Amino acid sequence: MSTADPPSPPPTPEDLERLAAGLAQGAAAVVRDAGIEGLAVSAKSTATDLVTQVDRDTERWLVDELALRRPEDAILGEEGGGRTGTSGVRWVLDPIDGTVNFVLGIPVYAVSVAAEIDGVVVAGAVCNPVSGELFHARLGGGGHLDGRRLGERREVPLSRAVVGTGFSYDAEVRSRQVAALAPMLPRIGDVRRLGAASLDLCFLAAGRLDAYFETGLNPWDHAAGGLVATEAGCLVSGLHGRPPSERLYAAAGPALAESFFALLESEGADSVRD
Ligand code: LIP
Repeated sequence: MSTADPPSPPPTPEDLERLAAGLAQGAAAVVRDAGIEGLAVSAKSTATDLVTQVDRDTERWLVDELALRRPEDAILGEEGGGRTGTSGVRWVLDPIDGTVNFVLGIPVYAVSVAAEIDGVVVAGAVCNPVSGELFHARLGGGGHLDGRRLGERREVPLSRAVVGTGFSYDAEVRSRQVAALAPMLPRIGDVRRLGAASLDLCFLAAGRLDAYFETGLNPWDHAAGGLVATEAGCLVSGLHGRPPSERLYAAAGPALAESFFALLESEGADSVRD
């Protein structure tokens, strides 16, 4: 009588980081090879919320790769590529984070791949197809850019901080976001609206931004970049002691976090969608 194969051992965070990095780089090549000539573009939640055939094809590539390499894992993909799993591992995929930038040819967009074990992100990778930069991290293993450990950052007062943010695809929410941002602007150094949350968070990790906040993010926007940022020593949180969420996702280096989160709280940055 044949004996069933012993169950394969659970993957380590190192295994998942290595796989996330390979998947992000492979998907970035799919995006790069697709180009934007004759691109089919359609709208999703609003006229400004774009999706292209390249988004869909790239997610399909990721889903197919995972079906081969990790067939028992669950998947959550921005463009609907999802499945349940039995392993406790779930992959969270954004095939092109920053689709509007991709369509316009602004070189600030990325493939974002994260792996959760029982709901906790333990590994992630973010790859910019244009620059080739690969940000990656695993829980407890540090945040990296192309293998180089991240963590150094300038220490500036809030009045000099360059803060990344983003705005909703919903015009009414955008008007409230601007109303909350306006009184903050004279109290920080400057603002950057780069258009891809995953790269905002990785740029924070790399010291290219001093802080970041945004409302309305989906798990695929921040899963990988948020891990890179925390593993690079940044604090990631919601406001009033809440965890980061769609209500508000905020992050800063440790020296700036207290004053930055206090500013966000004073201007009600987490209530623009109420
Ligand atoms: C984008 C985010 C960005 C946000 C945009 C959009 P998408 O993701 O990364 O930070 O401000 O509204 O949600 O839609 O390009 O995958």
